[in-house]
Amino acid sequence: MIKACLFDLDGVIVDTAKYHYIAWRELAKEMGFDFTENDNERLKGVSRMASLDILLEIGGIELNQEEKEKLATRKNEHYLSFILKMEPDEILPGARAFLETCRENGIATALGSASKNAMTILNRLELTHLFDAIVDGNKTAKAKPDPEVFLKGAEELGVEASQCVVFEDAEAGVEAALAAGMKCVGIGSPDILSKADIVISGLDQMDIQKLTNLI
Ligand code: B16
Ligand code: MG
Repeated sequence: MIKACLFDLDGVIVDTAKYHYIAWRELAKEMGFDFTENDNERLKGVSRMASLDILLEIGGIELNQEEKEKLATRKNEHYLSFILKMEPDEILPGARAFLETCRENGIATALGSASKNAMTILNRLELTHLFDAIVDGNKTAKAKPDPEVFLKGAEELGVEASQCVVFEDAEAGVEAALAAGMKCVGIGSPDILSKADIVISGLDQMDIQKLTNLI
């Protein structure tokens, strides 16, 4: 029996990657190098400071901790200027409907995201009330592929890992779900997410039957 669904945020509920990209690219430009959309793929599901390390590696730039923190803060301010303008119509197709379906079927829901801005985003999208537990980058010490974020989510819901299904768009997130002993539905490309139990293009392709068939 599946008792809980755990959702990643960026790439599953909403496409915030495009705003991360604009903000990181701006920083790269200021430092004198380009940051392509292809480079941005490497930042999906990765924490803010780890993302900055990847950006600096691409630019061949070395900075001390204090300088890095200043840059990360500046990037986040820029990113927030987009997030704070988001509207509920930016929710990815099927995401709200599937969260509601979980509710109607007595399946608990949790967010499991690396983002420290997750609460701000869920509030903007008017989705906060559809989650029974929210585990974000402020509550976790270990980044995906470590299973911490999903194990904490299951713990907050009081559900066994074996009765949880995770929805993830990043390879590291799929690995985190499997390491937690949970089933995983990949959202995106079957080539990249080949370790997931099934891969779909979006939550609009999900229903209770497919969920039940996972166990
Ligand atoms: P923040 P997810 C992740 O969200 C993003 O995919 C990743 O690109 C970002 O660096 C990370 O959140 C941290 O975000 O700067 O807002 O704390 O996919 O785990 O929901
Ligand atoms: Mg993601």
